[in-house]
This record gives sequence, structure tokens and C-alpha cells, in this order.
Amino acid sequence: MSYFKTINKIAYEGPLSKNPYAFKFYNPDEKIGNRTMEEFLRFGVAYWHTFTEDLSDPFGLGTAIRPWDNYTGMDLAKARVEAAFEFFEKLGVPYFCFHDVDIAPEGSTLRESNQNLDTIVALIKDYMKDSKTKLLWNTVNNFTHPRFVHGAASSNNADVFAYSAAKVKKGLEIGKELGAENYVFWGGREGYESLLNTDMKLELDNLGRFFHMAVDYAKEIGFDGQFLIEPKPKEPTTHQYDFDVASGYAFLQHYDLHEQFKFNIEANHATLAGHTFEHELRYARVNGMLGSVDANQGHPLLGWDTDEFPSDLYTTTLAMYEIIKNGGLGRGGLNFDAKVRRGSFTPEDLFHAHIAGMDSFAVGLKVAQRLIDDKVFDNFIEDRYSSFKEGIGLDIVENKADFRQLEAHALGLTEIKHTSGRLELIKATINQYLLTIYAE
Ligand code: XUL
Ligand code: CO
Repeated sequence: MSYFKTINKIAYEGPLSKNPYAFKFYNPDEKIGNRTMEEFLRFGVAYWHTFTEDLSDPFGLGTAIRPWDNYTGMDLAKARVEAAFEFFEKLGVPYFCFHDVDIAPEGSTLRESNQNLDTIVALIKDYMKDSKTKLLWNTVNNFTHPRFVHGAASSNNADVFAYSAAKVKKGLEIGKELGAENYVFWGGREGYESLLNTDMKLELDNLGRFFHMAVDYAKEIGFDGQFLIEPKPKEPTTHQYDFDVASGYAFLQHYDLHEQFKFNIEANHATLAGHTFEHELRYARVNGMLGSVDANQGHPLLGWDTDEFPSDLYTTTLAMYEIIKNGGLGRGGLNFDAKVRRGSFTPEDLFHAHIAGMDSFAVGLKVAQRLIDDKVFDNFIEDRYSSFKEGIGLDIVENKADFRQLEAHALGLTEIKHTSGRLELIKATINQYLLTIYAE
């Protein structure tokens, strides 16, 4: 049975195409450097937003109209798998991602939930045999059910810690079974609402213990996916422990987990933390911790996670700049943790949204590669820090200077000369690159 009958395989038709069901910029086979766009961008579809989500919000019921709406229970779960693989095939996307509860309904006991998962995982495995689409990462949802009211691995309740561990254990087994490239931890309830009733030290220690147990179990069963922490500062909790990359990195180092984990960086989470997307990518990159990306964008006027499909080319360019400088994403990818707007409720909108996101990142990739080839930032930055290439600056970076020597240098200064930061020129140059990349 076909769920998207009216839609054919999405092809690349070039920047001037007027076909809404074609890529204008994402050309999977086009070489950028020594990799194809498909190999570089490693796009993934988020199962929850595309197949499970009904577009409800805190003030309104779901609006989504989906071809699998007339099914319920396990039949619904199976229909979604069938629809998902048709969607992947038509979009030509190399990866997908899911939480346990996205693919199979929870049963009335943990045992029953696991049985439901086994049935659906077997079905997914079957579809994967004939599909080029692989599993970028899976995770478990340890935040929606009321049992997680006080947290999961950071709960005050040891039974919930155990339940959460059992779910992650199953998640790792599923990751192994389906050959997941990564396993993600997003701590939706791993934080607190108020310090007045919270033992922060115990919660952090328990979270550290939990991650160590996960690492140990993965090793034990031979699951070799890369472990990723996805930072988010707030929502649903008031304060989440994996606040941003910097605090997450400090946590990982403190609990001696930094060799086992990298970060899955989400654009909208970065802005919620008061950072730009590229700040989070840069912070992870320069510390060797950039693992994967949840590609979306927030709304500048709203203070919550709107999870929009990426369309801002300026941001995709600066994001791809970081990713190229990182040498790509390795086992990671660009997962569209993004949902269509509540008003975009038709199945066709799922295609338009992904095409928009894929095209936006393809442009970002091309422009960023050109900026790098032409050393637009590199030349500016090298020049700007040239004082560290000789004299006292060289002594500083070679760890040869001390406070006495620096004082002597400062006392001998008659004036301090500065050079312009040239920010307006740099921004204008980015605009020029953005507007001329397809002009040739
Ligand atoms: C929530 C979020 C999650 C994670 C996976 O804000 O981003 O969907 O990506 O749990
Ligand atoms: Co996410």
C-alpha cells in the first residue's frame, strides 16, 4: 500500500526549477571537496516529528492529517513503519532517528512495552534490508510518561532510576540490532524545577553513574555506536543539567566520561541557552566534542523550542563552516529534529519541509566550502592574532613567559596599537558569497 501516492521520488532539478517536489540546491551526487553532498550532509528524518507527531500544542488539539490516521495500537505502529520507508525512499534520505515510544506504543508493563518494541524493531529491520536508509541514532523517551514526573536518571526515586536504566538497556540492544551509528541522551527531565526540594549533588552523581552503566553495557553487548549528549538549558524542566556544550563538557570531564561521549547539538537548544547555533558547534569542535547535529531553527520572537525546519541560509552557512572545519561529522549527521507548523497539516507539507531543510543546508555547505577555500575568515583571523606569532606573543603561546617578564614588557610600552576587527566588511563578504554562489 502507498501512503504518499501522488508524490514521486524527489529529484534534483537545479536552482531555477519551479517544481515544489524537486530539490533546487541539494544535489546528492555533487562533489564538495572530496565528498558528495549526500556523504557530507548525512541527513536524517526524525521519526517523532514526521510520523508520530499530531501537531498538538499546549493550547490545542492535533491538526495533522495523516494517511495512517485510521489505524490504532500496534496496527498504527506498523502502518507508520511502512509509511516511513516509503517517505525515506521518495526523499532519498540516508538516515532516520527515533525514540522507543515513537515506533511502538508503551504496554501496561515494561515487559509488554519491550515485546511491542521487539515486533516493530523486527519489522524495521526487514524494511532496512531493501532500503538504503540507515539508523543515524536511536534514543529512549524518559520524559513523557508520568513516572518521570521527578526526573529519570536524576529522579529522587530509585525505582525510576532503575526503570530508566531498563529502558536505556533496551535502547542499546535495539541500537545494536539495527546498526545505529550513534546513541543519544537528551535529558528532558534531568534537571530540576526548584532547588528548594532538590539534592543537586546526588542527582548529578547519579546521572554520572547512569552514563557509566550505559557505557559498560554497550561494551558488554558489543554495541559500538557513538554516545552523544544533547544539551538543552530548559523546557520541560526549569533548569536542565546538560545546559549547553560548555556545562555538559565540564560534567563529562568531572565524571570521567569525556572520552566516551560527544555532543549532539541542536540549533534551537543553542538559542534557548542564549547562544548562537554556531557558538555551540564551535565550542564542541575546538574541544574535539562535535558528534552530530539536530538541524532545526527557533523563532526569534519566541522563548521556547519551536523546532522549525531550517530555512535561514546565513545560519546554515555558519553551521556548515564549523562542520567542514571539523572534517565533517564522522558517524554523526544532520537530523531534522523539526516539525511542520501547525497550519501545515497535510502529508505534502512533510515533503516540502524536508526539501526546504535539505536545500538550505546544501546552500550552506556550498557557501561555507567556498568561504573556506578562499580563506575569507582564516586570513582575517590569522592577521588579527599575528601579535602571537613573534616577540612577547610567541613567548606567551610557547609558555615561556611569566608575570615578571610580562610586567617588564608592559612597562616598556609607550603605546598600544590596534587593528580594525572589520566586522561589517566580513558580513558584507558573507552576503556576497551567499548571493553569487550560483551565479557562475
Ligand atoms: C527535545 C529534543 C529531543 C531530542 C531527542 O527538545 O530535541 O527530541 O532530540 O530526545
Ligand atoms: Co533534538
